[in-house]
Amino acid sequence: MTAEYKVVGDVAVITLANPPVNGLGFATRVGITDGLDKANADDAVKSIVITGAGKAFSGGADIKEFGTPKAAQEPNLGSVILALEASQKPIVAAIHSVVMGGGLELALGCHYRVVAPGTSVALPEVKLGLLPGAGGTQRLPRVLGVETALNMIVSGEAVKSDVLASLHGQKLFDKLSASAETVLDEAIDFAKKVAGTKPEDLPLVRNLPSRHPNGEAYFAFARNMVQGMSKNYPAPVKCLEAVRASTTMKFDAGIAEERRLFTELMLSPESSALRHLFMAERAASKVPDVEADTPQRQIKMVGVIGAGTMGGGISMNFLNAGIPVKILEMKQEALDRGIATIRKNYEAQVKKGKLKQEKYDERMALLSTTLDYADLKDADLIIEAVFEELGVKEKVFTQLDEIAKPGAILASNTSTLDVDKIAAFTKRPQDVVGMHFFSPANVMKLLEVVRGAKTGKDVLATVMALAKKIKKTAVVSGVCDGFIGNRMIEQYSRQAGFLLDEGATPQQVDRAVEKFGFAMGPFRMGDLAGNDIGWAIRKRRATERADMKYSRTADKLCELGRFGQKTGAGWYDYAPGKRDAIPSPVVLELIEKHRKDEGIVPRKISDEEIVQRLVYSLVNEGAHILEDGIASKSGDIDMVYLTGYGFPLWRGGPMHYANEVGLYNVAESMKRFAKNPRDDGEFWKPAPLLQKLVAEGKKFS
Ligand code: T1G
Repeated sequence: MTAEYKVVGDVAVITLANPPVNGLGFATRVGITDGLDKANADDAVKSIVITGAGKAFSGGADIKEFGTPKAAQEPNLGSVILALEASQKPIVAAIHSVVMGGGLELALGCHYRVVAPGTSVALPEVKLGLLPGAGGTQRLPRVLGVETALNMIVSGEAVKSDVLASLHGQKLFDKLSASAETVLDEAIDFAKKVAGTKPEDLPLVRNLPSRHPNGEAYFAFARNMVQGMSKNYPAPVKCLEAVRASTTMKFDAGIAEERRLFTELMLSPESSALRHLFMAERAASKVPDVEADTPQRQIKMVGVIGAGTMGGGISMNFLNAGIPVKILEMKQEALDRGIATIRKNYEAQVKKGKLKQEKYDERMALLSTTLDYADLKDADLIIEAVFEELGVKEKVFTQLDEIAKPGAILASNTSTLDVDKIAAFTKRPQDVVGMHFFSPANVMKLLEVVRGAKTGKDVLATVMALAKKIKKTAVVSGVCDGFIGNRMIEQYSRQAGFLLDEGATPQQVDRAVEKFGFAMGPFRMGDLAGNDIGWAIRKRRATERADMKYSRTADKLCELGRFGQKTGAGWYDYAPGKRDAIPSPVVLELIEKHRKDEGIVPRKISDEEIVQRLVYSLVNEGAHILEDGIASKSGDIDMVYLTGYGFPLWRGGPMHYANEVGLYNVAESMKRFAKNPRDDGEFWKPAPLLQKLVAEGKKFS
């Protein structure tokens, strides 16, 4: 069992002990009910305290148990809470650090609650596509009032205990302890004081009223607001309906309504995706062959080479985390330009009220510049963000090898070049790693950490921990052309081009995938990022990868200088100074002429085929990436696509989405695409891993 029981004087203390955050898994729930039975059976015990060991009171139901029989196995969380309310002896919750989800619901089943200041209080289930399913939607309004409870449940955001304890008329907390260290003793004292209270006089949250003076109007208004904000997510509106039920139904009927809505959400694909996302994000930081206790190097000062868009954005990540940065450039005006851009970015945040002036000053005080490599000799990590050409990288790393101190980590921000070749420019390949940031580097959460053949395990452990510190979602990639994200988007872009050859228009393709949920379709994205980037990569590939065929439309577009927004025209036309993509007759004519040149008779292509060919191209390449060991788990690939390429969160990423569709169905679609006379007959052969999983009736794990 993962709950401890001891008696202190005449107070029984039940301590949740299920690290890391006292998730209310089956064993913990049994531990609580066993403790209650013991306490209620022991005449020497007059009252009971429940608390949590370690860094949380409780982080809620055990997410790792979801989808397994244990999650609902009696005593389920609802039953445990009923047992608390049925106790003949007073129960006091001693709450500290974190009380979330089912953990808060558990506390709401107690008669009294003593909380430490600074405790994070939340019902975050909505972030998992769920709603509080153990009475939270019925009890929280009864102790905080409908509006405060609704805001907390629909947002899922944590509120500090001090703030809630100060709310007028709140009945969530009976006492704010002096500190987290004293909360247990103070709760035991509180329990002693209430010992002997007659069972019928023990306060139960369920007996408090939940009402709103203008209920109908308020909920109608709130529903419109919530509906507007949560287009693709069913949970927020259902949260509202459950809270509304607390004001229109008797308690037990409200609980039944909450259970009905919760079950609907638990079965929803959106919740499956968001729960997958929660676990995949945390799993990504674990590198299978790098032990959790691998020693890390101290990163006290970071050097950044290059003050361009990437170098500036990269620098800001470290400044934001309070880590000093020294930027090196070749010329003073490049440095000045880079610093000015960093200043402009911060000033914009200050103006929007997103950053306090003193924080801005603090960060700028951590920033220094130099034109001399020797000034980087004390840096613990040096990241280069120079021109994407191997010769330039060679010059930089040769110099770094000369001046960097022993043990300094040397990182390249390259997005496609071979990190092993870069490492070989130095005598310390074990200290070399790729840190591929995504533009804008101070905004995009994704960081591909590219592991060279010789990259040291401690270097990996250090960079993965540092990524967390600078609030990045880091995913480890092996060395290959394009790592994980760009290697997959290559196939996605190829399919987009072929779809134009075969009969689709850029706006039809974009609209279809944007309806599926992508933030931006491939052609609008090309116009935004610059079509010349793909053009350069295709030219480089023409020599290296002659097998990789593309539609010629993209090249023909670039030959007209139509690089996208930056040239005022790309796949779409743009009014001067505007970003609205206007379908372009010039482009349609180019595509039609291209089809004639190629002897292609255009056909009508359905949106479904467009979405399947684009999304499944990601899935098939993702399967190859897993086969090649470039990514260690399919959840990592999902994290790359969700945080770096605008894949819809509520679909959980390409690999999770394929699991939901069914790998058999995905493979069958691929076989149909392979029959397409325009296909090279190679790409659409389902990857061996995919075929194996289909044959075994399994999923991407
Ligand atoms: N269940 C199981 N494991 C959990 C967990 C949970 N609820 N919360 C965190 N973990 C694991 C996490 O996977 C990681 O594991 C480790 O703890 C540290 O997490 C019926 C149905 C609590 C604020 O949504 O918000 O109750 O990777 O890196 O930054 O109504 O974790 O080390 O193996 O995030 O200090 C509702 C989710 C559940 C809370 C701690 N509760 N957790 O943050 O650490 S549904 C939540 C968090 C529910 C009931 C419903 C945070 C945290 P590993 P971490 P952290």
